[in-house]
Amino acid sequence: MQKTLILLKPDCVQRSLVGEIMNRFERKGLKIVAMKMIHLDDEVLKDHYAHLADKPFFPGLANFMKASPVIALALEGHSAVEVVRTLVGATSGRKADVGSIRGDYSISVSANLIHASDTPENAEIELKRFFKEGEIFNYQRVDVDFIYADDEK
Ligand code: DAT
Ligand code: MG
Repeated sequence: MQKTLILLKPDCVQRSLVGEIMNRFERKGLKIVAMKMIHLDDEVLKDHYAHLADKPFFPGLANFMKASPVIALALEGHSAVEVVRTLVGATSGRKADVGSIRGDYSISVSANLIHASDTPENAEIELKRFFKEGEIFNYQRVDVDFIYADDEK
């Protein structure tokens, strides 16, 4: 099973969409294995968005991400990185498919509700960025036999 890192961004917290969006992940069959509320600072944002540090929108993005606390989650499941990226949708809420989270709840490029790791390699780096080892839990959900076939578990 694979793990991926999710941030429910300040717009998600401020618009009271945390429960609704968590519900989508849970109903899909993804397992919550870590969760905490944190207020991001410049240091972590410089690391987290290093691939965007040269972009003109970076200062605005950093301010947006610091506007209120966020919720960091680790989700586990078969092919979790790819599955979550599909559920989340394209970066721009205006272009994301209807039915995806961004497609259904966002009409913005930067206020797009969620961060989700884009590759398994980045997921490992990002999980370590936001969670200490003991903060990610190992347990079985009681419905696992009805979420996966035997050869998928
Ligand atoms: P994603 O979040 O879909 O992985 P990304 O990693 O390319 O997208 O960018 C990270 C965040 O930066 C994105 O969620 C919103 C913001 N962003 C990206 N492109 C932007 C742009 N052209 N203008 C404003 N914000 C942008
Ligand atoms: Mg990204």
